[in-house]
Amino acid sequence: MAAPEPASAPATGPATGNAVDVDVLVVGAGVTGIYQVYRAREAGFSVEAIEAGSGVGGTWFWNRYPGARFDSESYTYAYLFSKQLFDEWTWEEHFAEQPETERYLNHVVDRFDLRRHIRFGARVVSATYDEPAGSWLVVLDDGTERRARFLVAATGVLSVPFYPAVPGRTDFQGESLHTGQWPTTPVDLAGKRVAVIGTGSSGVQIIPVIADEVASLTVYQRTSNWCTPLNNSPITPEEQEQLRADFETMREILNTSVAGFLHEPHDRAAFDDSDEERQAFFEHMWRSPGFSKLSSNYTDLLFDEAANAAWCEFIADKVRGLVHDPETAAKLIPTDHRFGEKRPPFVTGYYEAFNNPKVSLVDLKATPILRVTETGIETADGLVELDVIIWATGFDFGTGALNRMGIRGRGGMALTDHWAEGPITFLGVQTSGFPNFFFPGGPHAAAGNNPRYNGDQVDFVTDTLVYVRDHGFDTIEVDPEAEERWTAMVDKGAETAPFGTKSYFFGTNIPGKPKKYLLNSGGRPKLFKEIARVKDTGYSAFRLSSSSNGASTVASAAPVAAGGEPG
Ligand code: N01
Repeated sequence: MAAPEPASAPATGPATGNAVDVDVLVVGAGVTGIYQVYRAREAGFSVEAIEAGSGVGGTWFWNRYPGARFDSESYTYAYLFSKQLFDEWTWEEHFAEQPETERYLNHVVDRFDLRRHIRFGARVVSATYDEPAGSWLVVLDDGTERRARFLVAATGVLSVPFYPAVPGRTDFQGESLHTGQWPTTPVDLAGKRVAVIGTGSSGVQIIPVIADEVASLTVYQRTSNWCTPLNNSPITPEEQEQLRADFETMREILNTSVAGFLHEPHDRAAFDDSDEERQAFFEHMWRSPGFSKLSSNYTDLLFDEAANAAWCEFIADKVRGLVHDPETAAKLIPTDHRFGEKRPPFVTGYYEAFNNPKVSLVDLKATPILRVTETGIETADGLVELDVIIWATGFDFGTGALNRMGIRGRGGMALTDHWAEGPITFLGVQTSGFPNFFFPGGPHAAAGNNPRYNGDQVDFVTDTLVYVRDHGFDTIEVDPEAEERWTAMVDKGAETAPFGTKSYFFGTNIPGKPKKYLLNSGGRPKLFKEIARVKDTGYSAFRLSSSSNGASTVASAAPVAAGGEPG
């Protein structure tokens, strides 16, 4: 592998005597991919990223629909590897809107001279492990090939938009848009008859933002969600100064806390408080920013039915107060799941939007969509004529992109076959039979503030590549036993995970998808513990080998660790 190179060295090139174009090929230039390119290059590898979009950002490139914004605090979502970067960038709002995030990611890429490592507008159509060569042969959609020692898929968990199989969907002659694949060219919704299908985090963000400009907005809701206010605000100069002054402390908290947020956990259970105190605390929660409603709420909120029901009743009361029409309000209050069973959306003006006479709500449980026609959407109540249909119908979460990349490992094994019953991984970064292949930020990454967890994994992948190189190996593959134990830990923890099996975290939204937990139910503490164990035991959970002299030498094939079960 290449000796460490200065940051200004050429972007790519033969890495060793072995014929590879690049040491590390990263797929995706989103938040995770950008960081992986940075870390791999700083560690002295030649690196190239392949990005399907025409710009950087991944999720934050494709989800450019009106109203798309963070619901993690901007400065906690941002990169933390450089204090200079943090000092230079001034976030405008506590929860930045998509254009600001896209500008930030472009700034990072240019600030660290990463753009020359990224090839835009290219999609991976296949990636095959070449066993004799010990490298990956990657084919792009323009027919070109790249050969890499290591393949790192930073393809994200929310990158394959899902369109439900509604009859006639493609017959519609107006404009069809998906929130997760929003055009880069301007979309003019002014004066148009618009439908939004889906009321997850994306739907509830776009609805209030476009309600005023359209001629009519018909919202098709199958399941209502427990939405609470985002409570966004501009960052004042004083706050900005304080954030910079507190950077090191903040970085320490974000790099170590369970959920990767700054929100302080509460120290009381719901019924430790009197009814009056509880109402006052819920009011305080309602006015608190973003995810604090989960991470700073009563300690038993997600585990005690009565505590959860009390919070839900509080929200339901708020909805009844905010929405003028009682029938519409009733439809907007969930009856089939508790708070936190699905990933809760955070909103600005969502409930109030239904007081706008131009906005109407269709309850799809009462009147399902029969078909999409050339001119609109037909339910049992008749046809609504439309100019634009916005599909806010979600994503093939976790495995969607990886299963579409034509990945083949040892013996030509397809990843889709290896994962036919759902993903099996070690640490959510590797799977057996696919040497030198990593997928930080993919399935079995933990839940919380995404860049923090994905960053943990990128750091581990980079440390691993350095270990392999510095110990004279060129191939690394997780031991199947380690992978089995990790996956068993994930599946067992999923039985008591706050997220219910109806949530897309189990793949339930995709017809035919195996119902398997797609996050790391052990969370960050398990990940940290197991990474430490891997390092302490000289990577005993992996098989390391060297093929540089033609012969492959297995250096380590020990089971996961002396300590037994991961975590
Ligand atoms: O997708 P979703 P999303 N007919 O899967 C409905 C992140 N995110 O894009 O609940 C009618 O949550 C479906 O209905 P139901 C965040 O992690 C973050 O909104 O299945 N409706 C649901 O209402 C989030 O969790 C931000 O009954 C159909 C909706 O489509 C994730 O992305 C902003 C249907 C899909 O909701 C995904 O959110 C936005 C059908 N056949 C997104 N099929 C931030 O704020 C599906 N639906 C950072």
